[in-house]
Amino acid sequence: MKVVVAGQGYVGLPLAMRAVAVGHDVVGFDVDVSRVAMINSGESFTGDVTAEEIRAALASGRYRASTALDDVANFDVAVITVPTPLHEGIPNLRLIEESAAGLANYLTPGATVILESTTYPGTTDELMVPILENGSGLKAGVDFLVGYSPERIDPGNTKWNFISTPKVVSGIDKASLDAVSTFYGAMIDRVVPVSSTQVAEMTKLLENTFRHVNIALVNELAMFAHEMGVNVWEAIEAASSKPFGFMPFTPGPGVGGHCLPIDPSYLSWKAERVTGRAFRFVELANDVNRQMPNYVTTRVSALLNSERKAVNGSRILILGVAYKKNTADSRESPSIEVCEALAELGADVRVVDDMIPTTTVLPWTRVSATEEECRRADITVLLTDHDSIDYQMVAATSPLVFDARRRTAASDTVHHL
Ligand code: SAJ
Repeated sequence: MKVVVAGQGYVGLPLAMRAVAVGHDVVGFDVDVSRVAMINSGESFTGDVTAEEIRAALASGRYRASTALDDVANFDVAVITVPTPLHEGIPNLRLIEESAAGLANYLTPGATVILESTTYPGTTDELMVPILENGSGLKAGVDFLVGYSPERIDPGNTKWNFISTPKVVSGIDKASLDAVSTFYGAMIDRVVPVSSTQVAEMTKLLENTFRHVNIALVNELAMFAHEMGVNVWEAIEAASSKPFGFMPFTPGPGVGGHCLPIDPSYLSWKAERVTGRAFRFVELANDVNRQMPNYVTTRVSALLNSERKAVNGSRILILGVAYKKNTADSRESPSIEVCEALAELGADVRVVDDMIPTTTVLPWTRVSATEEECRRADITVLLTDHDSIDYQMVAATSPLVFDARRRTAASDTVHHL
């Protein structure tokens, strides 16, 4: 089959590669000219897809990335995997609308269109279907099929990948559900059919809101536990020994990435529009998680103060700029907020993150995690705990450490969030 994947990002590229691997002819459509050029040159921007995979797909003659909409013509299946950001706290579905409108011009009878982007319940049926019908003159469910299947790509996860992670699938009707199930069933170990696109849309938001709320819980607990003089990390570890009824989350400098800080607000926005009532868990979780970068900055300031040092003029070594460990993605990273706050206070901020491409411009001096850099820092601050760092060396050579991820052993000079 001819498959089009609209959006070749962290979600669309792995999907495109798998579709090629199972024998489809794939066009990876994206509006980002530089990203398309990078992919077609055989280079990868994400650790979840290797350059070798891209080169094999290109060499097969059954994959190319393209910015030319004409290249999507005659698709059998089109999957929309574009970002769904917030604009001033409001869901912004512009990219879904534009993708659907573009695909509608090339929609033919018997084709299937699937939305993967995370969005609020009702988007597929109430927003995307009318755009597809108006742009094609065809009737959904009669002339073409439509479904929703949320992405579950977890960047940096070496255990669960595109093939092994079960995939929730849905359709606007039985024929659509069957087509979507068959499409993913040929690529993924297990599909999980649900009765409607709204249920599938809600499932995704539940998954990410669950994480967001529970991360906020341990973040707030960490702040209280510090003042109570109780080791929250040890309590989380001990609670994890419970074989049922508990799932461990760890405190950190905040919640970054393009999903968790955003997706729950899609749910709360829709719930409030429908019911008129605030979705309090989401609002509270947003408040708690958003304050973590400031909390980290306050803790760092207090530690320097305990050494009779001001932030102003201190040399601060930051370990980890990416939004989470073992990823190269610095989008919405809380580490960036911490660096900005410390620099604002006059610190000499020096950052270590070998995962972030050197082409990514950061406003601070980029260095490596050497003994020299640790020794000369007034404080070393661990924000994103890439496995590539030698944390024993960091703890042994830094005069002072603030560790927001507990990768070092606590001591007189090493302090945990
Ligand atoms: N975090 C904590 N404590 C925790 C867990 C996470 O502080 O216990 C922080 C991380 O450091 C990070 C943020 O939360 O800053 C989010 O990390 P995450 O692993 O919870 O989730 P994401 O944002 O990486 O979610 C990814 C997303 N996929 C892509 O960006 C392509 C999302 O769309 C997926 O739904 C999600 O993985 C998934 O399904 O696991």
